[in-house]
Amino acid sequence: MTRPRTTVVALAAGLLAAAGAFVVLSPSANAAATLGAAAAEKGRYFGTAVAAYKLSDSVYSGILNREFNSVTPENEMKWDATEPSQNSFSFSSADTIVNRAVANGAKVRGHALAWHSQQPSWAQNMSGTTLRNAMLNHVTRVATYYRGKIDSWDVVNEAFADGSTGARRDSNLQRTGNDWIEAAFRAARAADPAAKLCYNDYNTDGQNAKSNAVYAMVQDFKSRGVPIDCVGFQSHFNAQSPLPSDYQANLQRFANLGVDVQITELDIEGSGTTQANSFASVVRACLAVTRCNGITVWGIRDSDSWRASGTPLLFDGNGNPKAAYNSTLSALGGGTNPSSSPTSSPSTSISPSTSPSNPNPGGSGCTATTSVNAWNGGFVLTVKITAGSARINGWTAGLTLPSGSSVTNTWNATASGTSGAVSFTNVSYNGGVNAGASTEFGFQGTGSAPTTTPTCTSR
Ligand code: 9MR
Repeated sequence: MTRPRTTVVALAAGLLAAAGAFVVLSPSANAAATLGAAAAEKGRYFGTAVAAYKLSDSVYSGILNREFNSVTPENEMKWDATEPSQNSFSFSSADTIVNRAVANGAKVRGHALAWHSQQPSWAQNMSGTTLRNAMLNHVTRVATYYRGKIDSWDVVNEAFADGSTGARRDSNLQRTGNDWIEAAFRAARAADPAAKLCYNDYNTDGQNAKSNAVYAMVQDFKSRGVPIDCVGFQSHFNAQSPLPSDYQANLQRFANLGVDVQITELDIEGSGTTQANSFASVVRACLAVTRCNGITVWGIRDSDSWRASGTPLLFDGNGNPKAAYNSTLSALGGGTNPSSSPTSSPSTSISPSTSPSNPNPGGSGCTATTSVNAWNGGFVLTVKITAGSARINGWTAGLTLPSGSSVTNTWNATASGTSGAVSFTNVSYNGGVNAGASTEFGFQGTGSAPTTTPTCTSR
């Protein structure tokens, strides 16, 4: 995945300083060459929907690695995929995407916890309290499983009707009572307090009856303290549903309610300059709204799109960047893509493993604190590493698991083993921690959670 250019510049500066060189780095001489790097320079992410079964396609994964620093599983986290029979959870396809993203320092948008569509057949046949409880159990279990790995969750997807009524969409979930949406948000907050919780919908990209209804719901949630952090605007555009002229104004009015806004499923049918200009307009709108966190396109190549015949994406079927790619990169403030080949890497990249010599050997220490979420037979331990009075450049946290307990899954760190005394060492993107600052990692385990405070060793 792409990394913020600041990291590359810092590393390059460190290497040059170590070699005794004196240089002035000019930002304009080094415009970001990828979507992710250019967005990062603007404090935003640039993401794509990912299909797990395509990751073995080297053209697909080559573009993914090079260009994007956020991913959304396209179908793998939906209710039918994650809970195919009641209370029996299946995370392997989603894990393929999530673990790869976490290892590469990319954000993950979780999509979607509660939705009228793509429900497993057992849920489709439920109603009333039974369905409400099944939905809340689903939200809790899935959000708990991915706790610590998700930047933003689409907690509820597409719950409003199209057209001029401003009403809720009729569905089995809606028929459990109008409060089903807030109940889902409260359950998601309890399960993963660190993830941003979003409401996500389409045909809400401009001001209209549907977006007005979502706006009123967000306003109501904020006034009553229902946990909501963000609103997703899917942004599926074509001739029948074009990019609205008040797109930016609509994003801004939601942001003014005190929520972040995200462009979550962008695709624009068309070709050539017209399409390129529309993509650039979307980017400019996001950059103009301080609380717009980032943009996700709904697939990589045109051939990956759910509506491939409309050629609505940034890369053609062979993986070559289109005019829309160039206009998007340029609107983000990036430079020309150095690669016309879909699989090669940017020549300017510096591997994070070639880190500069440690200016502070031995560091000045770090401390580790934990928070635990345990249930009968398992737990998630979140560990916060805090640097002491000087910056550290790497850390290892050690703890001993109770007998019979084992680590099943670790994020934002590498574990030395699964049972007994286990050390957790930083990964490439979170070893450097400034004086007094913190970073977090976590792991899931079976058995009972450790109760002792981990040791922390810095480098
Ligand atoms: O792109 C997804 C496609 O592969 C699925 O078949 C489809 C099934 O509902 O869902 C598509 O993604 C949708 C997303 O989950 C919600 N917003 C609309 C997207 C495009 O249909």
